Amino acid sequence: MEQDLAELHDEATALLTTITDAAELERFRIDFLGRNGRISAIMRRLPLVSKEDKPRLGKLANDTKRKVEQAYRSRQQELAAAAEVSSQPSPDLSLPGRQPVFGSLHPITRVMEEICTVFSSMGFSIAEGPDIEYDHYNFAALNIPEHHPARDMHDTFYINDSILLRTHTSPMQARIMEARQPPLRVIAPGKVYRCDSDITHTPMFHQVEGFLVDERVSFADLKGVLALFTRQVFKKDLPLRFRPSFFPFTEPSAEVDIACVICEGAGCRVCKRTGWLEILGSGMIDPEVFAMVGYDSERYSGFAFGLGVERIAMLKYGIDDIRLFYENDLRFLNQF
Ligand code: 2NL
Repeated sequence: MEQDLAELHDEATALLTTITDAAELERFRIDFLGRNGRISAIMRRLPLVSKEDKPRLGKLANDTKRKVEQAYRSRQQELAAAAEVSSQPSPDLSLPGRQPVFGSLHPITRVMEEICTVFSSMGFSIAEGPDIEYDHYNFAALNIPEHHPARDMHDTFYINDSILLRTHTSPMQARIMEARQPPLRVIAPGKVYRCDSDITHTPMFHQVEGFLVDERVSFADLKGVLALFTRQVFKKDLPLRFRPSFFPFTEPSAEVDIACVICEGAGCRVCKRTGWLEILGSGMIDPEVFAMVGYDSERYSGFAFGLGVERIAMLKYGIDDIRLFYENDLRFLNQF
């Protein structure tokens, strides 16, 4: 009987592994575990065994039945799990993939990179510096002494008496002139801060300022560089106009206009009927600035310019409110 039970157990467990559907499994149950099944048949022989063997063989028979039941149930679960998986529709491998959502560069970042690329192609190197600056580099080193009215013009955010948020990126240029000798061609792109806010001003905006210093640099060189720059950024050969102006760090100074990108000079709402749009400030570096950084202004001359990136982006894309750049409305940003 012992041997019969052992053989039956092995046969049952081996058979279970070959069973793959519910009907087969049910036949197995009836055949092995049913009331008239093979385990019951062995158990019915118990009354015939000797009195000493009966407790041991009875227990063995019960254990065997339990083990076969367990194996049966775990196979039942496996088949149920497999059935669940196969009842789901199989994926359609011919479907096109899901389009991931791509981020894109902010229009200001794009225009900034474009401006930098144009100047890089003309041999300018790019220098970035701290947004939090010393009063000295932001003003004094650029020929804007204390109590000079230009300091009020800049609506400065002061952190303490001598530290501020830079109001332009030229402090970087002052640092470079102080540390290096001509010839130099450098642009400084970055964020600048002024306490001012309306449809054409945000308290933080972006500038690219640049300068070139060498022997015999003339105003004609400034005009040539800026003409090449506007032609490449606006993708059009727009006429330029240099209007006399004043900046503390340049002499002579000029504001530069381009023929209106909208009406090409005829006069429209964007150019306020003048036919011209102001795009940057520029000039020949003032000998006072050279003196401050220890350059010999008899030997060296140079030009400098500064432009607002938001303003260029507004003109390039026909945007009439600077605040749109900073509201993070995806309907606006997705257009770029
Ligand atoms: C403006 C005026 C300007 C500069 C910025 C500059 C000056 C030096 C060295 C390096 Cl000394 N950069 N920047 C020069 C002239 C004009 O900007 O109204 N920009 C929008």
